[in-house]
Amino acid sequence: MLMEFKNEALVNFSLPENKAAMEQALAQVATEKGKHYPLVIGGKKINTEANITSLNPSNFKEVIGTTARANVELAEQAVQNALEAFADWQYVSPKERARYLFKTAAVMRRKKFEFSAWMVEEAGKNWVEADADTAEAIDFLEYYGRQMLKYAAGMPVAPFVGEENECFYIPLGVGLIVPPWNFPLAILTGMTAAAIVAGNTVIMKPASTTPVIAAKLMELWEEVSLPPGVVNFLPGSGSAIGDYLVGHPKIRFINFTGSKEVGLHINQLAAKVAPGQKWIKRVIAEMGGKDAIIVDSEADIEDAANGIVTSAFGFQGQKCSACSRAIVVKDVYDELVAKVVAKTKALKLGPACDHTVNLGPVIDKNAYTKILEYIEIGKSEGRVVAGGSKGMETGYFIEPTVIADVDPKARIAQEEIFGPVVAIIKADNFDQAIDIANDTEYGLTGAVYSKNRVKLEKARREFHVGNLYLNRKCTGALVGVQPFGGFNMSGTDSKAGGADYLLLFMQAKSVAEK
Ligand code: TAP
Repeated sequence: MLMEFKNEALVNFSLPENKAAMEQALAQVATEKGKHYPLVIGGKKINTEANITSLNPSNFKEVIGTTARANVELAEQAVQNALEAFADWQYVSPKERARYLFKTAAVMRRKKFEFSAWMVEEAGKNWVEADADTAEAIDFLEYYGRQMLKYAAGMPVAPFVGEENECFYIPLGVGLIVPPWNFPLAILTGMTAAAIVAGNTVIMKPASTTPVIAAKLMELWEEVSLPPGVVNFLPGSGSAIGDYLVGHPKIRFINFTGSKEVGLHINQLAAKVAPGQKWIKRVIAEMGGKDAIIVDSEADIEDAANGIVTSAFGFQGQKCSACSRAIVVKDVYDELVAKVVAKTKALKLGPACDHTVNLGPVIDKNAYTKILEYIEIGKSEGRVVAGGSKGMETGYFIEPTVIADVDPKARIAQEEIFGPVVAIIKADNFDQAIDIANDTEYGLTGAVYSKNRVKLEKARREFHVGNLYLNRKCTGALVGVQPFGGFNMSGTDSKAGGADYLLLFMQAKSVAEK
């Protein structure tokens, strides 16, 4: 019998021993900075002439590490190696495959502080956010391992008289894993683990801004002796090798998480059938959001203000689930705005390695420029009541920014900014607030603060998002408890961390014997 799944506990950094462990991990990581990581194809390490350089966003100078950079020829080599590995891996028992995930989780748990320290340095996550990322990666490994054991038993079917009937799950083939940079460990680990435990082999193409953390995950797959070619590590720019791999006739599925624009591009390209291709490619695409928190006239305003600030500014607002619109019923509007402003102004901005900071830097120069442009647009679309400019110029720092009196149709209320900016919108009543919340092309997360049961029920029915939070902040998803995925242009609603996620990487074969 399977033991119950338990989520990884988060580290309490107020305990001196944990603080010391994290500082030690940061010191350890400092000794490894600047190291080079090769491609890994079919178990072989390959260096290239061109490299990817990863810089620390807290000071934009320090080199975190470099990785080799794949081109189309190496991408082809990776596909061939993944195909070869699939010939055996598909027949490795699900129990054995799950065991690799459990082993990986155990080693990651042992090196937990180290993984978090890499994220502090490479992604600019503060300690708490980095720890949550590592914990989620461990959860994914253990949860998908356990789920696979359940599926391995087959699907119960009522037998037809005089026949034996079975339905069982088999893998798809070779897949491409394309993650974003913002959960560089958790999302990449989860997307890869689900695919391989289901019996597929993959090409893991990391985001070009966080390739070192991905290289650390690759080292872990090697450390647990995952057979060569099951995971092939292929850093390279999405535009240079992405289209080639997505369009490749031997690629059976693409597991993508990232922006709406790239997600749509991949969906369109994958729909074309290349010469020699024998299947319709399966695309799993989780994309952006424009998430709203609704504050009703009957809400606990203190609670709602805390929820908005935590959700909008956690990891500098660089989460698909971050609150980027607060829609507030007019009766409580002024009170709510005042509280959000006071709490925002109390936040501390600084280098991510400093454990006292709430907000670190944004990821890179492109993000920095784009977010500051949106703040400028916001100045003409509303009233800046907190923040509104860049922070210290020693890194990519931007002040947490609150813009009030924003029209629901304004650009900053419709477009994903992916930075520390929240637009506050006034609604006449709760019904109108729901209409405004639903009126974007996205549908990822949403939250409602209200003590009125009838309004909460209306939100359950009519607030059209993949993940709805009632009287709690709209961010985060607990593996095994809150399956995560969006509606509309937020994605294909894959519900990562949910009971059905593994089915996306398998096909069901029904057998009847008389
Ligand atoms: P993107 O710019 O879309 O990049 C995502 C990945 O796609 C990267 O690995 C990128 O590689 C790759 N890519 C780019 N062009 C490609 C192509 N033509 N073919 C194949 N791959 C290609 O997103 P991002 O900036 O990393 O992440 C932020 C976005 O992700 C936000 O919109 C956020 O909302 C979304 N997100 C969504 C979720 C969920 S669960 N819905 C979770 C996290 C993040 P390069 O880095 O080499 O360009």
